[in-house]
Amino acid sequence: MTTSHCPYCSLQCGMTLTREGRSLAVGAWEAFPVNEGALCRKGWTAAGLRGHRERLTTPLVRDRAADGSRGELRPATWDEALDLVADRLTAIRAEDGPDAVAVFGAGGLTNEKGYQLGKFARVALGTSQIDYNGRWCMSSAASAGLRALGLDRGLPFPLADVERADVLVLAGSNLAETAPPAARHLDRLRERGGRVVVVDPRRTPTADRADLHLAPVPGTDLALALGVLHLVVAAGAVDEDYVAARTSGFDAVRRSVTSWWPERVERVTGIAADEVRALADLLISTAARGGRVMVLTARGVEQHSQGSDTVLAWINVALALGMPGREGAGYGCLTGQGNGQGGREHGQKADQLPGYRLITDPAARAHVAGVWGVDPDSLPGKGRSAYELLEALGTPDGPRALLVHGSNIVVSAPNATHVTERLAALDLLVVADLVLSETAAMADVVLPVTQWAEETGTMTNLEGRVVLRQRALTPPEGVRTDLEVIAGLAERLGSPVAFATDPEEVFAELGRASAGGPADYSGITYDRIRAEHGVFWPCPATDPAAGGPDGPEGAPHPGTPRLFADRFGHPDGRARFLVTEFRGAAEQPCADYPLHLTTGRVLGQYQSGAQTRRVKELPDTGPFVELHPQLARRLGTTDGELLTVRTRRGAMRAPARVVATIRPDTVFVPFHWVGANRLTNDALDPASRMPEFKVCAAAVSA
Ligand SMILES: Nc1nc2c(c(=O)[nH]1)N[C@H]1C(S)=C(S)[C@@H](COP(=O)(O)OP(=O)(O)OC[C@H]3O[C@@H](n4cnc5c(=O)[nH]c(N)nc54)[C@H](O)[C@@H]3O)O[C@H]1N2
Ligand SMILES: Nc1nc2c(c(=O)[nH]1)N[C@H]1C(S)=C(S)[C@@H](COP(=O)(O)OP(=O)(O)OC[C@H]3O[C@@H](n4cnc5c(=O)[nH]c(N)nc54)[C@H](O)[C@@H]3O)O[C@H]1N2
Ligand code: SF4
Ligand SMILES: [Mo]
Repeated sequence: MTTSHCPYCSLQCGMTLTREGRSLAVGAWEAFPVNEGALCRKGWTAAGLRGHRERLTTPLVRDRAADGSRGELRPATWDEALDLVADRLTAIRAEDGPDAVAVFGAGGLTNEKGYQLGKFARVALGTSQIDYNGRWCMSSAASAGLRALGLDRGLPFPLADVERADVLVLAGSNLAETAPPAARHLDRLRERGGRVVVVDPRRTPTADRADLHLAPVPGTDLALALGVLHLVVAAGAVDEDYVAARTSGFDAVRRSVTSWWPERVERVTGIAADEVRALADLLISTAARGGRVMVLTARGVEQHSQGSDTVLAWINVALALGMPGREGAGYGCLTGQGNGQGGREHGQKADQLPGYRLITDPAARAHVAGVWGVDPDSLPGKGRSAYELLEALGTPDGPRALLVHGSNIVVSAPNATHVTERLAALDLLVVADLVLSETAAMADVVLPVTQWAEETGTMTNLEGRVVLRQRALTPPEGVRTDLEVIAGLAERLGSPVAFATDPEEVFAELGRASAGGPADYSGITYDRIRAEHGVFWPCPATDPAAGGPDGPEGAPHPGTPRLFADRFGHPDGRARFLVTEFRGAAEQPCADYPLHLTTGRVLGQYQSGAQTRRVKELPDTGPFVELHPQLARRLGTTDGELLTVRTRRGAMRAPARVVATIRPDTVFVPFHWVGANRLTNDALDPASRMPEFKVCAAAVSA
């Protein structure tokens, strides 16, 4: 029996893995505090890909004829596949320079893989062109957290703190379906007499657990947050002492909300003015009696062209009430992918070096180059963000080759038809995956890799807790780990430095590279993680508080479960109030496209579905169009009938699912199957470069 963590979401639920003959049994690991033995159905069935007939166990190569036409994928040896990739990359680099080769990583990869991929891009390929799917996940919250609080860690406190709040506002989170074991904290909070508020255009299973559910028109949440702050200010409920002692910039924000009275909020959001007042009253009365208010955001408010502004506006509310830094209160973002947090700390993001350092910072470049054993001047600068990178593929100025590790772009990218055309325009597409995903099926070279239970590595969960997934099984013959793939390619490309393949060795190097940076992992070891149920970053090697300014030799740092108690991440220790102005969604309904389309998740499927659609115990319903009975009547359709959904970018057909729980002016399509993203808008948030997955204008017909 081995303890490990689930292969899917950011809760990284602890589980036990036991070999039973040729199969693997998932069991409860009661002692792991984040989930206390509970798993959702995806976790219980996670071993379903083990021994699956669609599991890739040999590299695949596609030959191209002299006229450029593409043949079928055929099996190849590892040497043939890796030699081919290295030869083509070398030729492309020689012709068009290092930026002609691009890398796309993922927030599902372990810290070790994400770190190694970032180093591989900068050192072995010398390219600036690397980004990852986390850009589509938490980047708006990351950008807002950095600007307002000076540090970006999804939750700046342990998840269990949630149940200590007196009022919890969940803005755009459906955690009952997207992190089910976390929903127990909502129940406990309410048993204690606390209140839960859910803001979501749909009455989700999460909203069913709420005391107050507000259903905005998709894309209008910023107006709600501005309206709430307006009422807090008008009621004289601002914690002036806290604002004076711990923040800066409030006066401008105070002025900016003067015209956001509840009736105006109602006109913009469709939420009744009385409901806006009810929410504000709850926050004001709670704060007035010294109670704790917590605001958590997720993709529902973040995946918008103004997502980072909406997060800033909610942070402003939390700061005005004096909450961030208090236990059981404050602001947090519920991260999404298994390693959504660690994935953005170690250098697979276009502007980043390990330790959450900026690639544009000369001191950061010098430190990291020192650990890598290369000249700082040899490191490239900042590259394109995920969507901008994909859009540039195969264009005269853009990359001609792309390596993908851990993302099924064809299904999950916005405006997917356009993105698929860009992938098809590449000279070389290389995909490392466990299965032939829709993206791998387009590749010139497919590299079969190990899956979670077959390899060891660390993940950083939504709380900033670094946990260890341990190998429980021997991988099938023929597959390699991502670390081995990276090392094999680096060697063939003539990398100036070698790449380690042992995860523990890579983790130790990552620790050194992160030392002194905001996300400092240098005091974390595999042994400590095993002994302590995970370690929270920042965790420098030694603890200055343990005696003397530098700490006694060897006194370990305890890790940091809670941030911001005394100071925020900015150099002056103060949080920043930042002014935001409501613009609204990039695409508004019109005569031709009169409805709002939003997209998201269902409990039984994960992301692009590449893994979970292949697990036979999970419900593979195919896509559907959720709509209100009033809209169904107007369209003359009934439950189960095929509908066509059209937007300016594309169309899809799927059966109607008629539910009274959605706004009558909005339809919802899950994105786990091909289709939803043919519809979605690629408008980007100017600060985070997050695409507007959560709202566009659509037409529906029977
Ligand atoms: N079952 C399951 N769980 C998952 C995943 C999965 O694929 N499947 N993926 C993981 C990942 S990577 C992520 S990022 C998280 C995402 O976790 P969540 O953010 O909870 O999931 P979503 O379904 O994307 O969006 C949440 C809610 O936003 C609502 N919403 C849509 N538009 C708006 C809007 O304009 N305003 C507001 N306020 N709400 C809106 C939707 O109706 C939806 O109920 O889930 C993680 N967990
Ligand atoms: N319309 C719409 N689109 C969305 C969203 C939305 O809400 N609405 N949400 C966005 C969000 S938040 C996210 S996070 C993205 C996610 O979407 P994707 O980036 O497509 O993520 P996954 O479906 O998890 O893809 C992971 C792929 O990598 C493979 N894989 C798994 N583990 C490994 C590994 O260790 N190594 C390698 N090499 N491969 C591995 C899997 O088999 C799978 O093919 O989708 C985004 N797209
Ligand atoms: S909640 Fe997330 S981590 Fe936990 S079992 Fe489900 S998918 Fe896995
Ligand atoms: Mo995500």
